[in-house]
Amino acid sequence: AISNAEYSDDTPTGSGSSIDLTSDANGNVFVSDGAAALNIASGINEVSVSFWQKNSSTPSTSSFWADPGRALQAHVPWSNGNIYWDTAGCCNGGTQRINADANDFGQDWTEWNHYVFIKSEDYKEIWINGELFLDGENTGPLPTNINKLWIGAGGNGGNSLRGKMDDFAVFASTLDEDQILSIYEGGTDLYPAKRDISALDVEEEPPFSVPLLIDFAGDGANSAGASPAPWVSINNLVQDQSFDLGSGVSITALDDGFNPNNPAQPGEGATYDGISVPQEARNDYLFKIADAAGTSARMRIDGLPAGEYHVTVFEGRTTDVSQFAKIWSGDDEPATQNTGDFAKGSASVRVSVAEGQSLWYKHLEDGSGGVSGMIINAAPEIVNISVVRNADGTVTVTFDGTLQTAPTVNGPWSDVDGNSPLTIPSSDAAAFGRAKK
Ligand SMILES: [Ca+2]
Ligand SMILES: [Ca+2]
Repeated sequence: AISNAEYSDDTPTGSGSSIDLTSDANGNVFVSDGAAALNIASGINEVSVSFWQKNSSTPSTSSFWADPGRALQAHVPWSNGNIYWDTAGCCNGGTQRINADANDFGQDWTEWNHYVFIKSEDYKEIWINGELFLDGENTGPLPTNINKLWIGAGGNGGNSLRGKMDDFAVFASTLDEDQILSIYEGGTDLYPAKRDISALDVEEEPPFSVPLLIDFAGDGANSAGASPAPWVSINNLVQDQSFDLGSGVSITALDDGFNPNNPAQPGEGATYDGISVPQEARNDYLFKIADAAGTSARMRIDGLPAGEYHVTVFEGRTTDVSQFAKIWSGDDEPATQNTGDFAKGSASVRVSVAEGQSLWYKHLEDGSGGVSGMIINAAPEIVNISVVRNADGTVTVTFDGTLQTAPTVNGPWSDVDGNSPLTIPSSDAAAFGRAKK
């Protein structure tokens, strides 16, 4: 099962897919039942683990981990630049672990590098890009009760590689230099024949659909609780850290972070832009952490498909005097606020988002209150209607869809039998008109 990771077409061989674990500290490929196959290697106390890896950064991570008891594990590297190769537990230098500083070996961590970790009875080796990096003696035999394997991560799927991995392979044998070079040079003879893995369903995220419903402040301290699905509740936003909204859309706070607060709650839901907003969303809000009046901080929403959106923001706090913001797409930041005051209520802004553009919200901090939530919905279709008075006293109405008229501005409305442009004689009774699609 694959968790918190995605496929990438960036591969060392230029074909197929790698697994990308860059964005999550808990990304991993977990092998449960199949992990017992590693006991074939344990039975002869001989194993070679081969894979390609490209680190985007090098915090303290593991590239693979078999349980129980850290049967097999490698840090590639740990945050100190050491590569560690652990077997049969940790961290005895005589029985379990070899390690060395790999910073100066010549590989660039951020490029694709090929690694092989070998234990051949008591002798261990680590190879990087077809060259022997380290060898040593560890006398602890491989455990023969292996039942779990995490690829790209440590025990329980944490401390995961921040980077990409490809062609992870385990051999119940000791690869020799020629075999290692063969893999490094792109040979596939040592791999088993390709199997059809289409049946191993990878759960794909559904495509983005409106409305996207965001509850600012979830179930953390100073929050009123998470809103029921399909609302996405955000406990807080850390500056420069993206938050996954699902379906490839994310939100990132820039300039400052946002923290939750929940005084003066309305204690009831409301309807904004035709959407029922639960009280869990209204009863709390996020405020700019440095909340001095006159300061501002942005939120950037990435990954929205191109389209016309109606972006609605709202604030539930019943004692906030005012709240303003700017909402725009791409580089079109307006000079001044364009929401109007949405304290104790809501405001909607129509935004056109082009392919690849970000949607922006800029919080204009006034020292009180904040923003309780955001609704990103499809913009209502623009229906045009115009009227021209002609020289002969008739009027010509040009409209989209169907023209309707009514004796009062509140109706009742009835369809007019005629197509646009429609010329109405001056003898007709005065009426209110509207176009409807
Ligand atoms: Ca909430
Ligand atoms: Ca305010």
